[in-house]
Amino acid sequence: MPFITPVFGERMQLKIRPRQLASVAILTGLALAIAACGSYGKGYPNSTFNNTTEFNTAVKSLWDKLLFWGTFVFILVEGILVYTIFRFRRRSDADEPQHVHGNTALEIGWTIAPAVILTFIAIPTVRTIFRTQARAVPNALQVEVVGHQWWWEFRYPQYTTRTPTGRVDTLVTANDLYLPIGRTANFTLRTKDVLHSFWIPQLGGKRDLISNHTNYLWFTPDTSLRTTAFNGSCNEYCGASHANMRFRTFVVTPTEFDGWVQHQLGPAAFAVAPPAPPTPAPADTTRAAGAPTRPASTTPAPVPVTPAVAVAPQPIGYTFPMDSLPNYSSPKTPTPAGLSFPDNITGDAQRGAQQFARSACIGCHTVRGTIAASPIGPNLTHIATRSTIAAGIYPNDAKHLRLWIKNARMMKPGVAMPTLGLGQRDPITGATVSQSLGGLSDQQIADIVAYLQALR
Ligand code: HEC
Ligand SMILES: [Cu+2]
Repeated sequence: MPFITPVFGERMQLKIRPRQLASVAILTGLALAIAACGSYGKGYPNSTFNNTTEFNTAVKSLWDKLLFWGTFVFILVEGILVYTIFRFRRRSDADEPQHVHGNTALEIGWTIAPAVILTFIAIPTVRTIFRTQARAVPNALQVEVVGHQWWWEFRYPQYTTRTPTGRVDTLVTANDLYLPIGRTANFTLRTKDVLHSFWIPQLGGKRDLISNHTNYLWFTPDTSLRTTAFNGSCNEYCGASHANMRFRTFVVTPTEFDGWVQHQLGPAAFAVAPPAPPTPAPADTTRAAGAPTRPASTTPAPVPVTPAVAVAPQPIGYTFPMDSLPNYSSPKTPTPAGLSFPDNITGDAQRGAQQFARSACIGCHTVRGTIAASPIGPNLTHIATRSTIAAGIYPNDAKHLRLWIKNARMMKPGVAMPTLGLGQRDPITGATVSQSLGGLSDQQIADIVAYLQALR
């Protein structure tokens, strides 16, 4: 006798035999059991279900509540459904169900029950949302997150330094976020252009970066954590390279963090000496009061030549050791086919510094203490201490830096940084880069890269 006989129209009959049903049930059970294997977090490098921060603990507890109530409702509803199917199945052709209309008690019941369950879900949800989007305790570490198409700027307003020219500069970095273990971090989320979304699954988020509006987010890397790296990414579609807008978060000990901060605040390893301050003319003590002053010299003072000077290389305060980068965090993006760089060229950092200072680079980048002081692109003051380039998609090494400067737009679709290699085709403008467009020869690129790699 068929177990279940759903009838589709007059002619089509689907018969499921008990044995078939049993095997489907066993397979489904097996699949569920396998899927449930593995503990929360461990082995799932982008899982949010762990207790690495109070944010994720709150989210996990919320998830557990939802899962509990969802399972409860599922079992109840399916139980009643299956019971009804069996208990009231049609036994013969003459078996007509009794028709009823309206049942006040039932209707009140099935309105109130879901309302009660929704309350159990809504109250903790709303509480968690309000708690995690508030500003953190006042003495928290302040981090300003600025989203750009398509990279992340991280500013630490509590840490500042005075540049050789007397300007106060904030510690600013790109795509590498350092957080001390055990200290609450308060994120101020803003965007320079379109909407982005900030998410470090292992630690917290996600929360949107909204134009003309500041969002907040806070969490504390748990003291049970050891120095390690976590992945972060943009989670709100923001254009051509949305998928290439990633970052690394390094949770480090407070001592390591302080070492990192001190180092990042230090001067760039290679600096173009600032123009010497004008020496005041010695006071003319012999001049009688009221005597006419000498006319100012009409020949302009010669513009001081500012050679690149190597500032004594500072010991690296602290940088996350790249050989400890977990596999899930090391960039694996392949370089574009058709873009290559001859490997028999050696760069010269000194020449590179000069070349950098007279190339388009300074129109978009900052190297503290040099004439490069533009906030459009990532700050390059300590670029050599960063783990990756181009928002986490390539390792920060000579090979990738050379290809990047040669043709950034081939390396990452849509970027603002122009294609700069002589003879290269700019995929956005379609133009071939010429000398007059500021094109750089392979030698010049290799020199600039040697300079960038010296910017520790
Ligand atoms: C029109 C502005 C512009 C110019 C000119 C420019 N860049 Fe960039 N650069 C950018 C932007 C924007 C990015 C970030 C791209 C991204 O990751 O999406 C960038 C990224 C970089 C990076 C990777 C930094 C990181 O942390 O990921 C390096 C290195 C770099 N530029 C070097 C140079 C050099 C050297 C020059 C000159 C030869 C130059 N740039 C010229 C805008 C510019
Ligand atoms: Cu984005």
